[in-house]
Amino acid sequence: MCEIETRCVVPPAHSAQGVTVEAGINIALVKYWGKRPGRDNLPAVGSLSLTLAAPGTRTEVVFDASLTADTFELNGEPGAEETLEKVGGVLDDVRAVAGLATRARVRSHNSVPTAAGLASSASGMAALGLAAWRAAGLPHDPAAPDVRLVDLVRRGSGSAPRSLLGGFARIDRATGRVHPVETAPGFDLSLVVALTAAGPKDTSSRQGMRDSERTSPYYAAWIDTHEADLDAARRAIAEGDFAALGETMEHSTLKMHALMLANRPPLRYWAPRTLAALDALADLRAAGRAFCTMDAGPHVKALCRREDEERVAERLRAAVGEVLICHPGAGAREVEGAP
Ligand code: 2P0
Repeated sequence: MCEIETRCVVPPAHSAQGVTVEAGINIALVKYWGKRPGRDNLPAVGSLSLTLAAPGTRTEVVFDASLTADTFELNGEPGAEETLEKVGGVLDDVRAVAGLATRARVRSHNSVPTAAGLASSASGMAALGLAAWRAAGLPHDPAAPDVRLVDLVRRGSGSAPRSLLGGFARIDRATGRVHPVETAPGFDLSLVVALTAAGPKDTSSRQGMRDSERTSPYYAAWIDTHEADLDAARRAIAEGDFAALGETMEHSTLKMHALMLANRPPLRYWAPRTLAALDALADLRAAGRAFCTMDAGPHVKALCRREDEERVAERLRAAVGEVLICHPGAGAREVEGAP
């Protein structure tokens, strides 16, 4: 069978309930922060991330001719109005591609603490976009998602295209498209996530980015120096150079947080336990064994080699309490059963 055939003949996993897709969260090693003008949510910088096996989002989409409006349920509860609007936007985009008018029933389950800076919007939008795409009968190649699918999940969440792919993935600044990153064989890392605070954040990353673009004096420097970080990270991953990757990741995250601290009004996602977690790993960082990254939230994610994950987790547990040990995972994929 030719390659094209094996990619395209996979039928959608239709069940009586529709199509269910599972997507893992992704953590950016080289961060996305800032947008280009326009409606397509194109990033001002590229980014590079690691998709995790768990936690993530499971979403079922059913196009149902008996519905008069789209419906959305998250973790067993009706979705908030604002979220329903975003979901409707993705469904409209899929309907436009597929030439469908039918409304959809969407049920989603997040194993990620929603909106606390753990990238639930990325896994959520990737799972929703692909489930709707497949429920509409559109073909999917997991290694090279259709550019229209990438564009529509990116409009929902700028980091979501990265969760369509497994392992290391990067978004190209110029096109907003997502690509796999060439990875050294056996380069098997762990991300230990320290949950340092509960509850949703006060400022969305979308708002924080806009404020940085308008008010932070460091925004131009962020843009100017970003490409070099992407190049360094790609090189480190291709060569399996853990220390070089960790240093580049740490530099990108600290630049991003410095940038937003200088917003007007200032934006600080860190909580007291964010610093406690960083301090708990100071000696492992000095020895080049653990490097930390923080996103639009207070949690700390420590990148380490597999053999060090228990030691890193132990330290973080003692400092902050709840810890998740995460491993790289596959991209968004169809699964059997309900969410
Ligand atoms: C990232 N973040 O690269 C960076 C680091 C937050 C900090 O991607 O406005 O919630 O929907 O495009 O997808 C946040 O991304 O933002 C994000 P929108 P989204 O992971």
